Amino acid sequence: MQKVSDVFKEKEGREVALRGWVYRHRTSGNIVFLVLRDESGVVQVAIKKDKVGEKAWEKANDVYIESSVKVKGRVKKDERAPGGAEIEASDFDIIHRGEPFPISKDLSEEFLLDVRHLWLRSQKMTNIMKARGLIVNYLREFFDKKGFYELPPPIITTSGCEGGATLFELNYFGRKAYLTQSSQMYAEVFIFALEKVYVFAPSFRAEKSRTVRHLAEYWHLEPEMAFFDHKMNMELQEEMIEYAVKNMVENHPELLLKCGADAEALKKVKAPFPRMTYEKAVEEVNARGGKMEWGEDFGADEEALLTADLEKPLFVEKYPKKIKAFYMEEDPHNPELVLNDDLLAPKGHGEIIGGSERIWEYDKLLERMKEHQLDLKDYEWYLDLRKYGSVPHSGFGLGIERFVKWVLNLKHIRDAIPFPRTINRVYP
Ligand code: NSS
Repeated sequence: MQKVSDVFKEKEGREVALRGWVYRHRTSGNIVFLVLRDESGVVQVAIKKDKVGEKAWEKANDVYIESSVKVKGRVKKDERAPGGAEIEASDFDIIHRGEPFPISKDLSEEFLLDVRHLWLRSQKMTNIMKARGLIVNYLREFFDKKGFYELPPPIITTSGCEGGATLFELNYFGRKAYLTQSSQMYAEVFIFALEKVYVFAPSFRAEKSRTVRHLAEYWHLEPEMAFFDHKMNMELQEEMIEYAVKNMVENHPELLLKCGADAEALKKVKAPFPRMTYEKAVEEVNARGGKMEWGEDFGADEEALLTADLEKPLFVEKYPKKIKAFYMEEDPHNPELVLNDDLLAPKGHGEIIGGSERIWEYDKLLERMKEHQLDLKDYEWYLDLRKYGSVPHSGFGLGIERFVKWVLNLKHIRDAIPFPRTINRVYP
């Protein structure tokens, strides 16, 4: 049994056997032209009555889009056929005819989301999912080469990490618990044994906003490193992004093209990335026609102003302490700032990474948690980490779907994940 992609490597006249799904279908006189799809691509099959016999021809005539079928035939070079070759069938059979497929041309985005479980068979979604898988593999490969260990975090937790507003609460045998917002605090646990670790798991955010870059459930890659400071943290981030993008551009140019990515632009994504302080970024936003004050966070419009004409992602660093999470280390040169960075993707794709140096001393962390009015009993275990052999450390979180959206140049983050969960969608 061959794959569709083998057809284009086969010599003229070779016999092949394929199985897959009907992608397109039309009859012209005594020939059925059927485009067959499998995991590896699509190929045209010509099924002639006098070649396959009456019975098989009837079957070929009688299929639906997405019926599953088996074909045997010879490879024929044909410049007019997509890919430069087609199959001249010698035998044809149906595996499962099924029912008429509900997806045809020109259907609304909402309908396609309702039948997401079927739409994932489309060439568009197939290509994106292949690319997503490859990107994740390259990210893992990067950390593997650097000597990181991957560890699984709990998904059900009792303490939030990024503020109460976006926590999903659940009833845990009569107790209040949450779906994890970030695995960072658990990643911090592991560094005291394994030093360089990463967690790759879903994070949940009860985001009330409907935007093209917010999901309620997204995949989060969260590395955490003992003895890394703010600067080393950012260097690791840019090296990681460069590694994944470079491997996609060099090893999968055709797939990138099919997904609609701008491979030429991606070739320029090389470390080091530009760095800008928060303060300077606020000035830039205002100079470019935006309007914001020191102490406000950047929204999509402000991020777009900052990155509209960039070729590489931009680090914005050292934000005001008062708008950032409780665990971030203070800037030694300015107690109003923290040693953090957000990495903004070019052309308005927005923030793909949030990272920081962590407060590693007990007293400082306790004080900051009190300032944030956190319920300390939920965080005792986290404070414990600062009681026994604490060390300076840093880490960051990359939102996989945000990264995929940028690399593949997708319009909406929902296409970067098979089953998007958003404010108004939790089915299928
Ligand atoms: O809230 S973050 O900015 N930071 C954290 O959660 C840290 N605890 C990570 C860490 O240091 N280990 O989120 C990190 C990234 C952010 O830059 C986005 O790329 C992504 O997570 N993110 C999201 N992606 C999709 N949808 C939503 N709602 C979302 N929120 C964050």
